[in-house]
Amino acid sequence: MSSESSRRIQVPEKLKEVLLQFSIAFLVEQPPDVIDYAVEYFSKLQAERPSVATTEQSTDDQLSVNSQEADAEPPVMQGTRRKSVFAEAYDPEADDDDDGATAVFPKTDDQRARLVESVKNVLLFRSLDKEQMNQVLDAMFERKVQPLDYIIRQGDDGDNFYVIESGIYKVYIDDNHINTYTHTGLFGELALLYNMPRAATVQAETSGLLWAMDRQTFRRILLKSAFRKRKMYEELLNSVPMLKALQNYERMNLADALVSKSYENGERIIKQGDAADGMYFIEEGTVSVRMDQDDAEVEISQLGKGQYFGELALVTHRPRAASVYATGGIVKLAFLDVKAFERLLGPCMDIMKRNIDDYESQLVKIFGSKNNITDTR
Ligand code: 1OR
Ligand code: 1OR
Repeated sequence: MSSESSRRIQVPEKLKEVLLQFSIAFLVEQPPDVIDYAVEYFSKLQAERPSVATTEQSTDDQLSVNSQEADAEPPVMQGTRRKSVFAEAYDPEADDDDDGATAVFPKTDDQRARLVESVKNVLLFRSLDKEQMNQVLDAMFERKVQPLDYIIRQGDDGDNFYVIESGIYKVYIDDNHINTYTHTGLFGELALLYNMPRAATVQAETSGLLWAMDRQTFRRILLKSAFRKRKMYEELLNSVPMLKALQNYERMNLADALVSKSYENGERIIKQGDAADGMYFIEEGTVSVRMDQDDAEVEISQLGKGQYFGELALVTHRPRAASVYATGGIVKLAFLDVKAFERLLGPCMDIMKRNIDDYESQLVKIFGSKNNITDTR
């Protein structure tokens, strides 16, 4: 990457790594003061590091901080954070970017069909009604991409937002590779949502096809609903301990994926033995978890705000291990379907598995025997 010209000052890999991590954390958290944030950040880093500092970093090539390699993650300043990306000061309700009709790009049947297919899994579009969805489809236009094309450059003003139909795209922050999209996903939403410069550079690795939407249209149709939804789930998602394993950026994507559901007192939410289609986070109220035992149901647990359930069957690929009922009034839940679960909760898998081990020891305590809730066969 560097040192072709020999007499340059060598920048130690460790320094690069630390500064990169810090920069990313800073960009994502958007705190109001750099110095205060840096003091907190590095104090926390120091407190959390293992007693022997690792001074050497032998693999000195490219640094990857992909979310999947979660131990390279910067400490997230949960407790002390002043402002999250969610809590951006910008007020979309006061937005007056609206200057008339939305652009319409005519499409052939084939194009329209491909576009519909590409946007199927776009979580950001989940909060749109049918009419808004049609406006979005009309307003998107095709962009062909060649290998090595820069689609977005870090620091630029945001122009378009992109949905991927095909192609591989690499994301870099300060020349460090942090993410890769392969034939699916979207990017370029951050600068448009939060009115800030591009947080990263996106470069095509292969040829490909993108569907673009201009800033104006994005803001007119998507901004309010997407922003509202992210805001609505911010508190919930920050209150679920397990989700601290996610980066802010990943938590925001999770907010896009959630669907609110309400249940009346006594209503069954999950039935033991059923196939599983998703999991739930509790926004408000309490639920009772009950297991069949000798023709009766025995309550094994009660869960409240900030807790989750329904993950077990998704992790083990088995039927529901218990039934779950709404108790004590209206229960408000945020539902995450199994596809989004698999896509978004990878970094939480270890924590979930640890909690599942806990179920097993409780099971022995309550029923005196191991009821086989996790064996895969
Ligand atoms: P943008 O408008 O800022 C660059 O332009 C885009 O890269 C950005 O929107 C996102 O769509 C996309 N952090 C920030 N932006 C990311 C990230 C990311 N991944 C993709 N983009 N990550 C967090 C790094 C700490 C990667 C998370 C896995
Ligand atoms: P699921 O997808 O199997 C039922 O659907 C949910 O109830 C399950 O995921 C868990 O999220 C939740 N054992 C099994 N499932 C439990 C338990 C549990 N508690 C909550 N759930 N135990 C209770 C431990 C306090 C152990 C059994 C006695």
